[in-house]
Amino acid sequence: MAPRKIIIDTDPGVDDILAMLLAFSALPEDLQVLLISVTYGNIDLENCLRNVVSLFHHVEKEIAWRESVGRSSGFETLQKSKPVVAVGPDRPLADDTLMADFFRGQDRLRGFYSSHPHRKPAETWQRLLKVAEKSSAPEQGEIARQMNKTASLFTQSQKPAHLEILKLLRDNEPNSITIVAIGPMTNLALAAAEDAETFLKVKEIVVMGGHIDQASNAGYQSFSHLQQASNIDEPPFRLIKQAPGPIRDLLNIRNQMTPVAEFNTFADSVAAARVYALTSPKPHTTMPVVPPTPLGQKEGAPPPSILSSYSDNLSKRLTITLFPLDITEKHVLTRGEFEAFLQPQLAAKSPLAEWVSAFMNATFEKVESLHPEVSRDAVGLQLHDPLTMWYCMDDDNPKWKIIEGEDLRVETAGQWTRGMFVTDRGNRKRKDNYGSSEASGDTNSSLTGGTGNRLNRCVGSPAQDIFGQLLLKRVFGS
Ligand SMILES: [Ca+2]
Repeated sequence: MAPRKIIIDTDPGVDDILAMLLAFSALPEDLQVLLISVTYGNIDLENCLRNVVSLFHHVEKEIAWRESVGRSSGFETLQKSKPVVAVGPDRPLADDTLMADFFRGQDRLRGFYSSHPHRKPAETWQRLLKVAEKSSAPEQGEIARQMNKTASLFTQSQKPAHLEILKLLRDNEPNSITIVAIGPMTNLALAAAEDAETFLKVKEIVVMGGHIDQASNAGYQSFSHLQQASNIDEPPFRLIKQAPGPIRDLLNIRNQMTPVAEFNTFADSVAAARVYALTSPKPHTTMPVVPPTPLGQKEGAPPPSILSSYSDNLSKRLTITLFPLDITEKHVLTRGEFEAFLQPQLAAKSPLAEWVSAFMNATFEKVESLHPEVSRDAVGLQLHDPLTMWYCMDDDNPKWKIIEGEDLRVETAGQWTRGMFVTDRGNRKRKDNYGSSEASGDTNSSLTGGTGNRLNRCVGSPAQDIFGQLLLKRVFGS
């Protein structure tokens, strides 16, 4: 059987890196990573890109080390075919700065890179290299060497990430590529806006996003101990309603940005809503609300292309499987498990184990400082992104529990609810043969036929209690 082909759309922080290591550890006959499309996220775009380069650098060192000590090198899928790494925008579609472009009447999709010279992918790469070359820190020197190498394990793309996504979807058989979306969905929304029909050639999009059943009620926990934890960096964009402080810190470490929204969806709610709308029989019914006509422009003047609707006659609906916090946060790697597993690897001087240990230890320390009720070995890291990746590698396992075709919608305009998933919990029947005058937004027609999204949602996994172990075994060998 041909390998599964995937695109990883990511904002590489700790659990993204673990997810990518899991993918890279697959066999080439099982999985081929075509593209890593990088987006901004909890950290800024340039640091996200630096993390990807650093990941490849450490994988390369690990392969050389394993060969030198007579172990099997692993990472065969990377050695067989190099992924492309492409850079996306550095801020959300929903960000106020971009809205300002709309109000100045620019065409945002085409103007996106040209009107912001520092955001061109080539310049982001160059700036990353320049900073690395100038720095005296040894790890920066490694980044510079890795970027200057022709024989590295990845190819640098000078194209915007969303165009690379579309190119791959054009060049491959329809329904042969899965996109794993483990960051804010800006790249995907840009690709869908540029060419929806090509975008619909994707087989499936598997998304880490949202919080559905367990209202993320931050009020259940005591905040007093969080006073000392105000050193968590602010994201580089201003979409955060929650003022800096203990509540924000707590939400941040839970991958949540407000009491009702998970980070990826909140960070670009407009992008998420636009991509999810493509699962609807009538996409216009769940598109984000269009901003008012700018001052000085004629009423009814066409909005920039990025904000325009999809055609009414799309050839198919998008298949999306959602991995919300409800399921991902049940998959935890504890510090005790991690240290016990890594100890022999560290004793043998595995370079990858040393690197992963460094950032995992820092993460466990941060979690511990925010949660005084747990300490030492019991401190855990939730494996949101790795679980989402695991599904792409193992989706024919019958033990995954997936609810199909749910009408889940993303709030894009709420003062307190932006990024929240909204679903009708009234158990009312959908009126499939009723009316055709449905409108987007909160109207009485929300249950008429064809309105709303159709998302699949994961509610159970084959490996809840053992996933942390499974991940480590895959990456480091048993
Ligand atoms: Ca992520």
